[in-house]
Amino acid sequence: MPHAHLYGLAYSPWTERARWALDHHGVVYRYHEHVPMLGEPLLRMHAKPAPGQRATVPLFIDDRGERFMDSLAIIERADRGASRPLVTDPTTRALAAKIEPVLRATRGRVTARILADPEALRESATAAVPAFMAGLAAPVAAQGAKFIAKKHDASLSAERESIALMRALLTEVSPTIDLEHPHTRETLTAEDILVATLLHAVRPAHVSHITLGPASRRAWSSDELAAEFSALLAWRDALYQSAR
Ligand SMILES: N[C@@H](CCC(=O)N[C@@H](CS)C(=O)NCC(=O)O)C(=O)O
Repeated sequence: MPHAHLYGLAYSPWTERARWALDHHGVVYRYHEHVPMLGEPLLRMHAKPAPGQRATVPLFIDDRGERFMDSLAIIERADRGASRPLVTDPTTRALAAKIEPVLRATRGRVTARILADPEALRESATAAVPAFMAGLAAPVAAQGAKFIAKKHDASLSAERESIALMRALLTEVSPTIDLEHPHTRETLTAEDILVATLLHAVRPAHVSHITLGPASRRAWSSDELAAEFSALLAWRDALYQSAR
């Protein structure tokens, strides 16, 4: 029987949404880590985007060869036939639409920080080549980071705006969550997944499948937001314990 495949970037909130939903429903798939820039031809080969369209991860190809290149579409695909789907609320799509510009701004902030930090560049290179070559490959990692910024029109000079956008969104979603009682596997919703993965851009969760070196982790983190939204982060960590 043909296998299902998921192409992703382990540290990316979009990929983690998809993986969480697929794992939650016990969908069996082979996971492939995408390498930005160097992996672009391979990604396009698998994604077969329409002319002029970007190929992005997560990309899920199910066991019948059907392609899904949007994280919410993958969550819905994972829900197919499930007795308790993750997407139950018509507002899920609206929440995802609100999160999208914030994650896009985050991509600019994180990319700019990685470019400015030789250690983070070394760590990015280590993800693609053996560690002993990572020093040599750091310039390639820098090229890769610039490639991603260009491909996704990311602004590399808007750190403050990125933080302000995130603050506004977290202020809006916080009251909608019962911080004291995170959901369990039985009650998990797509909204939980969307907010929990968004928080990777405040402080990445410490989970074994999200491999980030210390410098990359710093690039993703915002100390000021982590202090302001510590209760939300505690909720996220508890949710990972109870439902991931
Ligand atoms: N709306 C899409 C966005 C996916 C997206 O932006 N993916 C980026 C994550 S940084 C990507 O593919 N980056 C790797 C690349 O472009 O090579 C989704 O929800 O899946």
